Amino acid sequence: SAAIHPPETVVFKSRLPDIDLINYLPLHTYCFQRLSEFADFACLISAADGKVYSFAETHRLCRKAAAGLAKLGVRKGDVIMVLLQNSPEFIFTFMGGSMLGAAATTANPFTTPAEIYKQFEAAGAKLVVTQSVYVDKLRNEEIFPRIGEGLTVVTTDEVAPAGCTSFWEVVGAAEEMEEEAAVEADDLVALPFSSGTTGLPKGVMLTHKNLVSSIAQQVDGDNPNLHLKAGEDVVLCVLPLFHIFALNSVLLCSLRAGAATVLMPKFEMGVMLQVIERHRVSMAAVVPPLVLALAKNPEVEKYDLSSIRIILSGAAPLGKELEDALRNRVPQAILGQGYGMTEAGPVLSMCPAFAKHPTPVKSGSCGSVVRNAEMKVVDPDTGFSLGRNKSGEICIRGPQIMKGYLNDIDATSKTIDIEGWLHTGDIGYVDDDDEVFIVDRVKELIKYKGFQVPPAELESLLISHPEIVDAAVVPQKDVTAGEVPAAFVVRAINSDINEEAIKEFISKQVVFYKRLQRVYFIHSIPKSATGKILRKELRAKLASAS
Ligand code: 4UU
Repeated sequence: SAAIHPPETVVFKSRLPDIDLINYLPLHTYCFQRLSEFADFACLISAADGKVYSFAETHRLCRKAAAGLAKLGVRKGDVIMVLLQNSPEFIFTFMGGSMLGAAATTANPFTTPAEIYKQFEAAGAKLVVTQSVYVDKLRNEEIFPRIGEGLTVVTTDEVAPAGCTSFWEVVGAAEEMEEEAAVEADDLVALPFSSGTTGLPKGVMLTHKNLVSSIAQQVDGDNPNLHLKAGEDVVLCVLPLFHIFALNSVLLCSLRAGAATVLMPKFEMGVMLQVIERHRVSMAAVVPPLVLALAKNPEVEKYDLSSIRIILSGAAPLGKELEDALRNRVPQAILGQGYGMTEAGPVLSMCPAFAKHPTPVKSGSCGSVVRNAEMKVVDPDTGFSLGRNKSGEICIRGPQIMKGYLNDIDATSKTIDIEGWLHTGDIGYVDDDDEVFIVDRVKELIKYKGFQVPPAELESLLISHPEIVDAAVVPQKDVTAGEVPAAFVVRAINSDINEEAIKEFISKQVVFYKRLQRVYFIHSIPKSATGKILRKELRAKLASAS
């Protein structure tokens, strides 16, 4: 019989030509490269108090933050935990860290003390920059070292709580940093946490080179893929900066391009609409639940949204119907998607209708692969490369993908293969016009309004309950959230624990979006011969039940 030869790899490239990447610069140098041109342009607009920081002022405060952090003992190679809502201090801390050669591990301030501690510990963070309201989460001596003794906590508001250090006292007193640490392209600058294709959240090592490459792929070149106009565009930052979507495609891209970023500490529909109108927002980065709100909420009619020219949706699938509904509400805006994954730096594909010389895309498309990168689609069973219009696992290769998972060679090698391809766990295809479409997900990950919910985390919590013998958590479709976590649970013999009790048990231990929406009792969890949960079977059960 004839041997089976793997077909030749079909590599998909961007619709736009490659450019020269200047990805040897440190992130802060690259982002502020055109400072002399942009000096007086608005850079950060704090929606909370209306304060506007020019590019020159922003750069000055980043340098002062670097000097202040250095005074607190932060050195090259250290990790700073940033536990902040969107605020100017987020940027000063992040960029100040970058100037010192330190990396920021960004965390969601809404998470529980135990969740924060897990990340703090795994990241090896040296100090935490946060707001007074979150300090009680860290004042938990069963898990954290004592504040002011083993743990340095810096707070960004007026008065620092007992034991904490005031950000503005330290930064205000500091000189601007004179000499920059010798930062190299392969040094870490960001350490967001992601569960990737399987298991618990892990530190994603993003280097200066990774982020600079990703930003350049979006906003650099004669015909940038995402065309932001210096001194003109006003970009809405309502998505949280602790997530890579807002950090990269909103904040860092705007800094590089000379656009202003409007920082909203949290999402509130009425406030967001006011902010768009007042600051004449021209680009809005959103997630599908926000598209839903913009398309359906009657409040929208009361505001002038005519300044918006670009709406970029990402982080979760956007339905065609929703896209069309939003188009009716903001007809002047170009609506398109970006497709990202923390580990991929994060952007894999971006809508070419946002380019300086735009080309149209089809409804439902995630745009074209970013330039200076390669994409392939493989059969998830054989690993063989597939041609156009055939669905398989999307893989990406290029200078933007992560260096690896922190302290986890095993997970790294399962995600990035020896040829340098990062396997996303997403199922999709590339069509005849180089447009990427995502149709399914083979990885465990659940996305609640774009937030990551790692099933493995909930499963280990469930199994820790004395009345639960086994459990599996899978996504269940939901109109507003996209997906919600649902659990299949095997009760211990003689246990009659009910759905409510299990939901409550989990709710007490996790951030709101990881709460179980449904619990189904089952006799045994279906597993493969190697003990892997057959998630597909469980997902099919849910689909047939609804
Ligand atoms: C269907 O969600 C992100 C990053 C999103 C992003 C970043 C920059 C979007 C646009 C942009 O410009 O990262 P994670 O790590 O939280 O989640 C990654 C997963 C993907 O693997 C995929 O399953 O989120 C899903 N996802 C999408 N799914 C991300 N974008 C999309 C999309 N359509 N547009």
